[in-house]
Amino acid sequence: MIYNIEFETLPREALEAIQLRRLKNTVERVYAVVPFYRKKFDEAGVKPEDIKTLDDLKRLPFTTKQDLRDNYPFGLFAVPMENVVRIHASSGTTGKPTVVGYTARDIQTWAELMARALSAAGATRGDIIHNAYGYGLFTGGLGVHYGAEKLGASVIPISGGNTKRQIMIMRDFGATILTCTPSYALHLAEVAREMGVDPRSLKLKAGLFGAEPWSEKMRQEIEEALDLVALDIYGLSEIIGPGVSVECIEAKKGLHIFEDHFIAEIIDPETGENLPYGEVGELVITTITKEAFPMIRYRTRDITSLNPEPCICGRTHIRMNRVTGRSDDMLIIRGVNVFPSQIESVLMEIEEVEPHYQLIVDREGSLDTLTVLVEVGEQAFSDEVRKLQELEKKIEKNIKEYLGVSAKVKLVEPKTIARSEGKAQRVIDKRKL
Ligand code: DLL
Repeated sequence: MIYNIEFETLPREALEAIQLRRLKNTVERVYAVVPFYRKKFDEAGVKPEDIKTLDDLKRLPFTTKQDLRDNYPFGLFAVPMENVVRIHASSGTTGKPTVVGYTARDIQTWAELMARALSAAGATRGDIIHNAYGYGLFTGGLGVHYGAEKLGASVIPISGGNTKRQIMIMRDFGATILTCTPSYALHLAEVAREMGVDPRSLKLKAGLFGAEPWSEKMRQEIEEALDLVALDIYGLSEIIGPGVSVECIEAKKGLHIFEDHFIAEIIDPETGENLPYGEVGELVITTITKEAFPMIRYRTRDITSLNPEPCICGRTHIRMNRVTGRSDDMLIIRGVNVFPSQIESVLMEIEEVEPHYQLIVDREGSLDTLTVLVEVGEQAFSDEVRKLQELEKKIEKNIKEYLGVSAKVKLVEPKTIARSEGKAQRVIDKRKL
């Protein structure tokens, strides 16, 4: 179902006209009220009135995570604090969190986008949404929550944690839609089985999973484990939270970016040059309706590509492909670039292993080493040692063949890799410790 039929199916020309008008407004406003943007635009020699076409956006400078840090906590807010009704922050791996603000209207916009996202997964007023994204400074919990209420569905604000209780509630309340990270979805299925509850017998029909990279194979695992349709949802606090883009249940192939609110570009992360449709690079987003925290050409660090082909669902908004990883998550192992999600894809091809893995990167002398820890199922683990060693060799060979990197594979006992309630920690880079 399409929540906002008017805006989600706008003909391209009309959509672009709206984008241009909103872009001009945003640029004028940030130039007038945010000293950071005024200075950056002045340095780049661009004035708001130079933005005459959508293409002129490319003349504006990028904004980066470092800019957010330099202006910590509220330096990039574009409205006085008395107009800010909500603050979120993302923890980040190093140092101070990234802080973002919302006006009352921003919260409305966000709720609308999340209502659209839930509808794209087939949710309606009649659904019961089990929302296991964390509530708090993280945008996942409250983002889904407001969208669910706007849609008129019944939302269970379960947040993360206490997994056994979650299973009981999901079963007893008859949840039909599940929202959480893909890794937590698998964990829920696992704990249900431990409790003697068949996860496939729950009433779940669809799930919106995101906040971390996951592969097509992982989708199959989740769909199989929970007997639902697993859809990808993408977003980041800096832009709004979840609800920047979402897959539709009709095509299940790529995430529609809500283009009446965001303008997406793909750039070469090295040179900053714009790349054409289809080419893989870093996603850059400009917000065109945000009031409290507008972002001009924000470098997301997320690696993806754009697909302008029309979609069978009827939405006219462009699709982005699954995010394969962040440019700063990319591992460089003896000169070879590897994304954790690529290793995941290789692992998921192997029947005996479970979708729980961790990558340990270290250095021996001057050489980088990559160790892949992956769980095997109960069945395989009870096999003789020789068989397990053969399996390790087979996975090592596949990784070498597909990714061109040598890795040491270690099969570990079922349930030994830490489960996460939110974003899974897939990589431990000991070189950085
Ligand atoms: O993770 C917002 C969110 C919540 C998205 C719930 C989807 C569902 P942050 O904590 O700021 O916000 O982290 C944003 O997470 O730049 C990506 O690197 C990654 N990410 C988010 N969604 C996906 C996805 C939320 N579907 C960062 N696939 C982003 C891959 C994702 N990576």
